[in-house]
Amino acid sequence: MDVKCYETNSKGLLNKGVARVIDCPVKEISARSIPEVRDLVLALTKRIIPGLESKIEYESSETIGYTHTLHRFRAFIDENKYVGIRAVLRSTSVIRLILTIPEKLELSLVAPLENYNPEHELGKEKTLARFSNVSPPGQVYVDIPIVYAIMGVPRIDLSRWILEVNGEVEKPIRFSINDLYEMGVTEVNTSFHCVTGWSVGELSFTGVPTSRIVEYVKPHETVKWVYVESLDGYSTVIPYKDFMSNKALIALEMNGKPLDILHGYPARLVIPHLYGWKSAKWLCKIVFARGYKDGYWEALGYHPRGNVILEERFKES
Ligand SMILES: Nc1nc2c(c(=O)[nH]1)N[C@H]1C(S)=C(S)[C@@H](COP(=O)(O)O)O[C@H]1N2
Ligand SMILES: [Mo]
Repeated sequence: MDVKCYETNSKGLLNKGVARVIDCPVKEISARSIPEVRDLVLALTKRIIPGLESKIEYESSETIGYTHTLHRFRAFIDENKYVGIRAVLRSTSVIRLILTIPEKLELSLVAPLENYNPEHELGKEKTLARFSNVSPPGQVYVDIPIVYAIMGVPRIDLSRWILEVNGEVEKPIRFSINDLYEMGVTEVNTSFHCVTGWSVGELSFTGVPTSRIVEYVKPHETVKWVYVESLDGYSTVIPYKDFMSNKALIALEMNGKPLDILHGYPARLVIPHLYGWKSAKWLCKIVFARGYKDGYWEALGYHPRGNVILEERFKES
């Protein structure tokens, strides 16, 4: 059982006391019960950070859609410091193991570290055409979107709020909220899908099409990724092509009213064909780049693209 790993990173995780994340894809290993998952987690951890396996305790489990399950374990190093261990299962097979290492903790990693190549994850695109009219697999419809704020709800002073757009572009710019309205807004009616398995059928968002922002700043031809940051410290990454999709917006209003603070006031991204975690709330920065960088959830094993119809919940390679 050879294990190779990637070191992922996101500044956002530092706010949570996590300094390093070691993400290890494994060749689908069958585990049909929590004790079986636990045994496997012990065996794999031993090949990544030996000595840790004797400290592993079960924490919790969560289903992610119908297809995936996330089992959380932790290994306490002292009273209040622990290494978090997440086992990602597709059906009854473990497909990755993700270790979160707290700050000020030196551990000896024995598994070889490689580079992560997100381009390997985007190849399924051609199959998309065949699915143009199907409903999203593995989702359950609910009436209203569930509010998430993994890093808390920030306070907003609109007079100081600015959306910075820069990176590998011809014309970087800083927008105030009035500047955004002046760019021209459109309304998009759409459904919204969270990777954990809930969807909302009908929402209306009003805002500036991302394509209009792109026309303005003129990204270089080499740009492949768009990295976005929020005022709460949240971040995520989106393939350039998906960022430009015709329903993608910098939303300022939802259902005819300004976004309320819980839904991302004064501006959030909405990219309806990607899972909700890509739709960053309290948006403050958009960076166009050639290279890939994990955002908050991508650093914890979630997919670089997150297409809903292709059910791209977790990284696969
Ligand atoms: N800044 C920030 N943006 C965020 C999140 C977050 O925790 N912080 N959660 C994401 C997730 S996982 C989802 S599903 C949607 C949920 O949007 P809502 O809170 O408006 O329902 O917001 C996304 N944007
Ligand atoms: Mo989500």
